[in-house]
Order: sequence, then C-alpha cells, then structure tokens
Amino acid sequence: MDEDSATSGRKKNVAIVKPIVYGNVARYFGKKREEDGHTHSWSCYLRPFKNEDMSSYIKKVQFRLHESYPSPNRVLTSPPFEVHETGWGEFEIQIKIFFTDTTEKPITLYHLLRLFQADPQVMAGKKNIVFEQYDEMVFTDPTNLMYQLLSTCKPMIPAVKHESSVDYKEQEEKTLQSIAAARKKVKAEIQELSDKLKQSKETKQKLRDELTKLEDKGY
Ligand code: SLL
Repeated sequence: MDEDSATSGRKKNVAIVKPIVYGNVARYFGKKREEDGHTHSWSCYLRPFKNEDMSSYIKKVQFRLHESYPSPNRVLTSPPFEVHETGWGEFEIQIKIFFTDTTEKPITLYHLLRLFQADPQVMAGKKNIVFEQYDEMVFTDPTNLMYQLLSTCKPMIPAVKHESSVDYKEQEEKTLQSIAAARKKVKAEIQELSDKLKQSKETKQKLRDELTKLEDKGY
C-alpha cells in the first residue's frame, strides 16, 4: 500500500484551486410575449475561468430554478453546464456541483438571475446583459481519485469562446490595489496604537515613581 492510500485515501496537505465563473446572460424580447407574458430569454451557466474540460471531475451540475418553472431542477451531466430559458422575472438560482468522486462534498453556489439593467441599449433589447462572478473551488486534502482527476484535467477542444462584460485582468489589479491600500491603513493604525500604548506605559511608570516617592516621604 502506498503512503497516500494509507492516509484514508486522501492527499494530505494539498489544496487544488479551480477558478470558475458563474452567472447569466439575458436579452429583452423588445416586448412582452402574448402567450405566456415572458419578456426575456436568458441562460445561466457555470464554466471554468480558464479553458478546461471540467467533465473529468464534475459528475453533474444542478440548477434549481424558481418554482414557477416546469421541472425547476435542471441537471446537466456534461459541459456546457448551462440552462437556457425564457421568463419575466428575476430570482435566485441555486447551482449545486456534484463531483465524480462522491465522497467529495458537493459545492453549492447561489446566483441572482438578472434580467434588467438601466442601459438604453439593454432596455431596447439591442444588447445582452451579462451578470457573472468569478470564484474559486478549493479542494483541500482531496481524495486520491479527485487529486488525480483535478491535476490531469484537459483543455476543451475547440476552446469555447464566451461573451463577457467583465475585464478580469482589471478586476484583479483593482483588488490587489485595494488589498495593498488596506494593508497600509492597518499598518498605520497598528503604529498609532502601539505609540499610544508606549505613551501610556511611560505615564504609568511616571505615576508609579511619584507614588513611590510620596510613600518614601511617609504619606
Ligand atoms: C418576482 N420573485 O416576482 C420573483 C419571481 C419568477 C420568474 C420570479 C416565469 C416562468 C414561467 C418566470 O419568469 N418566473 O412562467 O414559466 O419577480
């Protein structure tokens, strides 16, 4: 038996990070549809941030829609993991990711389906609205099987092109800048507090000395 299977089938002290993007695109029909009152077409999706075939380690993805939809539990067992629908209202979609190795706990994400945006082009149905979010799935001490699948993941061929309104490079830079600014602020606050502490200690010492002097004088 090798060392890994000896430790209850898990790779210890290992964390594998899989960046993902999830969200929705939507487009206004231009008017309300007579037969069902629907106004928009939309799709909700989960996809890898970088091009890779997630089907090796994802067994299925379940999108739970609003109860007003027929069979609201939509299950996809292969990529692309997305649901195409039409509707009239916004609601929260639960996205649950099940893994190939069922001992790995499923991950649940929530996405608020967005249909509306105060943009004249979007409101006229001339432009899609894209509302998505970057996130990371972190597999800590993955099972040996998951470790194998996660680390040998292949790209999708041909690569899938996606429309996206988000400039992730810019977002990353901005996030790093705000982290740096926050660090600087916290450092300054720590400095200020330790200066105050030092002062208080000096005052305390002075008072103590004076007290000793007074006691020596017999007060
Ligand atoms: C709202 N709380 O009132 C939300 C509910 C429901 C969305 C939104 C129709 C589905 C169907 C649909 O778009 N439901 O009729 O097939 O805004």
